[in-house]
Amino acid sequence: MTYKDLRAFIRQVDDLRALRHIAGADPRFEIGGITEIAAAAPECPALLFDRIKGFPAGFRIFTNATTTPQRAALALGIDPNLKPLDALKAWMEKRPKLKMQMPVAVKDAPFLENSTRGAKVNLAKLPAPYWHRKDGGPFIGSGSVVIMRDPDGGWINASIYRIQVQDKDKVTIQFDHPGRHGAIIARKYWEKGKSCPVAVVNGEDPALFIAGFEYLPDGQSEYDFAGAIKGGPMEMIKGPVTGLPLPAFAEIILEGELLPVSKLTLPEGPFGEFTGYYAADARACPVMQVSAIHHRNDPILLGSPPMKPPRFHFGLPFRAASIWSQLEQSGVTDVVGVWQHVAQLMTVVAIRQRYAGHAKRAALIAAAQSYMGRLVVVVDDDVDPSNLADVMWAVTTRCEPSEQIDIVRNAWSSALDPRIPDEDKRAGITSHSKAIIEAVRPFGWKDKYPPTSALTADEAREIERKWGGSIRGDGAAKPNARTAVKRR
Ligand SMILES: Cc1cc2nc3c(=O)[nH]c(=O)nc-3n(C[C@H](O)[C@H](O)[C@H](O)COP(=O)(O)O)c2cc1C
Ligand SMILES: [Mn+2]
Repeated sequence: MTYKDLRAFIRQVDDLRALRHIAGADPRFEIGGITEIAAAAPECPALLFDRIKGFPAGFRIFTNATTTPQRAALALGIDPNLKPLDALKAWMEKRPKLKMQMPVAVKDAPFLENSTRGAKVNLAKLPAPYWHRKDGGPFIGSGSVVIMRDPDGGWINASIYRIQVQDKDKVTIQFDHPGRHGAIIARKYWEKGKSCPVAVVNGEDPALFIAGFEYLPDGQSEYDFAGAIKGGPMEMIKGPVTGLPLPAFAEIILEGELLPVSKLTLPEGPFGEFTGYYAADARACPVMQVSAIHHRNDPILLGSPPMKPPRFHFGLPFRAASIWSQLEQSGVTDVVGVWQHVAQLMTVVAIRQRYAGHAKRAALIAAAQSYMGRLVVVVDDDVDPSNLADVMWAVTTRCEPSEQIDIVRNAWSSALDPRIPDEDKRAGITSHSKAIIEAVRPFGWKDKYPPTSALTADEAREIERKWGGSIRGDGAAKPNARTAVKRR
């Protein structure tokens, strides 16, 4: 088992010396601002905020949890010392072999130590940041997981949808589109004239945070997937109000019901998006009537605000790993790596070219699967796709634009795309075009291409092994030391 709960994960982050404690920050814009600046710092530390302005000491917020490749690997139970591309490859190989773990019931949960119900419910007691300047309100749920039970199959959906605090006992839950499992499930209750029982888990462990972001099929619970990541079942207790299974070691839980939209909606947003823009003005949104708040002593809210790229919730681009396995499943051989930059908005595929058209074949599949990505780049196998400088070196020295750039029109994007005009979005048009850049040596004369002066990967590894200590200035050369961990 990787870690029991968020607290155990935070201790592991501290052991990696990647945790910073911040006291006295204001939940109005400061916690968001500090998180944004830290996320762009070279080491991108995780942050634990305490003594939050206006709240008793002990009420904490944890941000930048999994924003580096190292901490994303740690959360997945993968060796955090692996190089980023090797860590992503390990995840690509591990994911299809995961054994789903059904949760098990336990008798007690620390979050039941502090419970308020009914008229006493007051969300103002919990710190909910205003993350970005133009946000429409405080968001308690930026990385929180919404729990619902499908009334037909009885299975539990547990996914991330943002949660805005609207009143002392009301929050809104925002679905990006009607295909979200949460939206589908809620509608089933509403169509029968009922409210949908719902719980919001704040301060979940990072396995559930990652599971809540995964595209899982209908009927497959993110709880089982989180258990699979952890290598052991999640421990659950029945919510006293909703009867929904709730992670016993979560930090803060809201229970209540999502009211039929025919009964009540409230304006929600705007909210800064992962593109680095606001996507829309305030819009009508389903309302959760909160009838109970439970929290552990000295609770920790997991915050994961979307921020201007390259900042992103996950330091390993999980969706690049899916594209990587889809390429392999489609029979595209010799893929040596796939990565996404600019918060998933740019996909890079590295291949060992075998035949004319190989690069384009890979690119077209990657383009088809690149959600919102306008740029798809293919590079040769001597280029590290996770290193943007290396990729741009290949683009500028191997791609003749008049021959090696194609445009694919009317392709997959979303209403969050800032470059799609509002009139189009209102008419339901949310597609864009994608540029495919073949930054590879032209296949016909690749063996006559000017040789590069750079070290090969093997040569670089050998120099690093022998001279790395001297280069870093942390001691004499250690010829027998393992290659040191690189932070990026
Ligand atoms: C930090 C974070 C915030 C997210 N916020 C939202 C959101 O507000 N609304 C939404 O529909 N999806 C949001 N998503 C994406 C969904 O969680 C994701 O697509 C998930 O797979 C949907 O699960 P489902 O298939 O069970 O509906 C967010 C993802 C992350 C990582
Ligand atoms: Mn789901």
